[in-house]
Amino acid sequence: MIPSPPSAVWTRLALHKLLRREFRGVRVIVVSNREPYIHRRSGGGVECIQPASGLTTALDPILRATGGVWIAHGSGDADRLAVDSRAHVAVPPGAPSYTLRRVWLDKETEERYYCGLANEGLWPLCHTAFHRPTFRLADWESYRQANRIFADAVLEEAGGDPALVFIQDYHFGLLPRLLKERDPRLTVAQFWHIPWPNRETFRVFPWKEELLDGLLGNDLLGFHLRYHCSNFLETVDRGVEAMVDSEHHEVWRGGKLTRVRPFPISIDFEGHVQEACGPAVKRHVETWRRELGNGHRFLGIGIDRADYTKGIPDRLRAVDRLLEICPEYRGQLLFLQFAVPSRTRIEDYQQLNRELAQLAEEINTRWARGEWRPIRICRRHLPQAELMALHRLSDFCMVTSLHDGMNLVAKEYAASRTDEDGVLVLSRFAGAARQLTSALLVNPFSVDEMGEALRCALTMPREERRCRMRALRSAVRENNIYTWAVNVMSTLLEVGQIPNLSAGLAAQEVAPAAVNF
Ligand code: ADQ
Repeated sequence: MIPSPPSAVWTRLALHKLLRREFRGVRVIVVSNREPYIHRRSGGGVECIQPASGLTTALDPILRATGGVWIAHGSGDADRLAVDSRAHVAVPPGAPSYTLRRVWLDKETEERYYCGLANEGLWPLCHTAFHRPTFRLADWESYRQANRIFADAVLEEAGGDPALVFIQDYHFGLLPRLLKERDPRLTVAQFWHIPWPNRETFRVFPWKEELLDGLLGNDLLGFHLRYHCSNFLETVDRGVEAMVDSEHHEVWRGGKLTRVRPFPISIDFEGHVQEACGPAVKRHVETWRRELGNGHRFLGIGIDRADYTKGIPDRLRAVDRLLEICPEYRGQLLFLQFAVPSRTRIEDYQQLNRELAQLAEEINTRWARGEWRPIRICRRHLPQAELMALHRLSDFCMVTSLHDGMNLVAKEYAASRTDEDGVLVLSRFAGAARQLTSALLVNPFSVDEMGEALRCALTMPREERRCRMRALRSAVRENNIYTWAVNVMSTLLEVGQIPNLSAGLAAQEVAPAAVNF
């Protein structure tokens, strides 16, 4: 049962207090591929940076409150210099409250497990975005190997005591079973940040039984949406020997129960709002205004990793279509697309970057007027404050993923718009569309429909924009990242086998999750 927030919504502090009370004495171990803090060489010394990541926002408070261990791949070029003989470093720097345990992978294992199996195999398979997944036996063997290396690290950190292990994402499909086989007293949960495809799609995965068996080592398996949970349950039903209870979202396999639940992830809404109203963002608004110049009347933005699932080429084609059907925007609209290079060792990603440059060039050539060009592509990774400034400056934001587990950009856009203005054009196939129903929802495969949505966004009366934005903002406020963390952790209290957990949560006043996914 999910507890009610002590005030209107869950906050970082309320989550902290809850965890301090309910998880006292419990060893909490988080596992993810990416680390929350990276040490890298800079000038003559070493600097510690915190990569911008929704994951860190969500998990950092859990670890701070429980003083646990976060196990992750040490990927920074100075990571080895910062750790002790057990590969431990206390974090956050300056005010240490938990331990980061780094795991070392050799270059080939990392390349095959991470770039190969995870990003060329599971990523396209789960997104069903018409990119053929690549499956290589050598990648799968490295994936197994990497999962075994992480299992050793977890067991070492648990030290034979009961512990709660919270695994992140599709890089670790085999880890839950490996852990349970070696220590059944561990409570193991996993959150799968990407969609789970339907069973027909999943059938092509060559090692499906082993992967499903691995995932069924979990006590709790979380997806963003109920839809992904149902897909997973159907896949299990057809894929391995197990008893599936679709009504209660549970699977029994070999006498062991796995609960499968939706936990829609989110952002730190209040923290985001505070920063968006702060002086740094104001300064960036002015800088960006100058940088963009005044050769346009309307500004649209897109902010993504350059990933083929994000639907960026069709988004640019939609801008092209708008200019075709509405001549009044020629010379008036600037569309600024951030496409930060990502996974560039993979050919499909290199190809996407070439396609984006070429497409922008074609569209700009078609509509050029004097100095004005309709599309600008920027490859830079920006600090949050600059992104917020762009959110606030723009007339609309396009999030048109072909398929997306959730999509945090959509939520960040709404949170930044404290002026209750701006229009969000959002793909129906992003998980966020289930909560953000007041956005202009579009089919990202239809350039015509998106072109129309842009026309609608640019002509929408102020009152309608306000109404829609207000609804978007309250959806994100009520379902913030702390709600996500509380829901996961309190479900774990129900499924866990951790001794000494008080029945405190169950005794509290309870409320159903705010939105049914
Ligand atoms: P991602 O596919 O990485 O995450 P998303 O949820 O959109 O996608 O998060 C991207 C993050 O990167 C956002 O916080 C965004 O602000 C940031 N970002 C993008 N471009 C940037 C830039 N130029 N500069 C700085 N920051 C930038 C996966 C799943 C998603 C799911 C998340 C969380 O694919 O569906 O929402 O995990 O579970």
